[in-house]
Amino acid sequence: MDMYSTVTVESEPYPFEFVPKQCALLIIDMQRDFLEPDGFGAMLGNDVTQLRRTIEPNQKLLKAWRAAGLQVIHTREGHRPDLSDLPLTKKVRGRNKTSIGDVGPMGRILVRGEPGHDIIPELYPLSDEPIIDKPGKGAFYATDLHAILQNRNITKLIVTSVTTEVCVNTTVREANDRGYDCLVLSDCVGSYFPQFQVAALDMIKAQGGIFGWVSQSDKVLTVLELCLHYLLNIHSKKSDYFRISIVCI
Ligand code: TIU
Repeated sequence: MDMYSTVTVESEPYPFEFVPKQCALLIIDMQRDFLEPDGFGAMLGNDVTQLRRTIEPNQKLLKAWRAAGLQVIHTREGHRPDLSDLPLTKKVRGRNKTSIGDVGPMGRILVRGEPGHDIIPELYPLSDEPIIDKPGKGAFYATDLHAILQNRNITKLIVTSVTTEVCVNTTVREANDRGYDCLVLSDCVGSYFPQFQVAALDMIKAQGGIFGWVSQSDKVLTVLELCLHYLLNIHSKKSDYFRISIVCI
C-alpha cells in the first residue's frame, strides 16, 4: 500500500476507493468573511461557530495530506473589483442594506484582494497550492479547475469546508457531471444551519451515492498513516540493505 495503490476509506453508502496520488483535497471557501466573528456572514446574523468547528479537523487533515505529498487545491468565492463578473441578481438578492461589493467589516464584501475575501490564517495555502477564484457557488463554473485537475491526472476529490449545502454541494454536483468521484467529510464541512448540514450530507449519499460518498476525517487519516508507515518501512528496509552492503564490501 503506497500513494500509487488503491486505498479504501470506510464511508457511506459504501467504501470509497482512491489512489492517493490521483486524488486532490479540495478546500472550499475557508474565507474570513464567512468564518470570522466580525465578517460578512456574522454581520448577516449567521452563527459562525457552526463553521468554525470545521477549522481544527481541516487543519489536521491538511497537515497529513501535505506530509504525504498529495495535491491540495483551495477556492475562494468573490468578484473582480469592478464587479463586472457579478450578476445583478446575486448583488440584489436578500435585499440587504449592505451587499457584495459594498464596504463591509473587512473591506469590500467578497471582492478579490480585500481582507475579508482571503482565506483564514489557520488554513492558509502554501505558495505551490493552486487557489481557484470563483465568481459562483460551484468551483467549476467560470474557472480553470477542470483543466488543472485533468493536467494533474486527478480523478477523485476529497471535498471539505463551507458551506455544506451551498458551495460544497454545488461543487460536488458540478464535479459529478464532469466525471469525478467525490468524498465529503462530515466533520470538515459546515453550515450556518444544523438542519441543512444533515440534509445536505444525506442528499449526497442517498440513492447509492447519487452525488458521492460521506465519511469523517479520522477515517482518511487512518488510511494516510497506513500508507506512510508502509513507505517508512520500505525506506528503512532499503537503508538496512545499504548498511549490509557496505559491511560486506
Ligand atoms: N461558500 C459558500 O457557501 N458561499 C455562501 O454564500 N454560503 C452561504 O451559506 N451563504
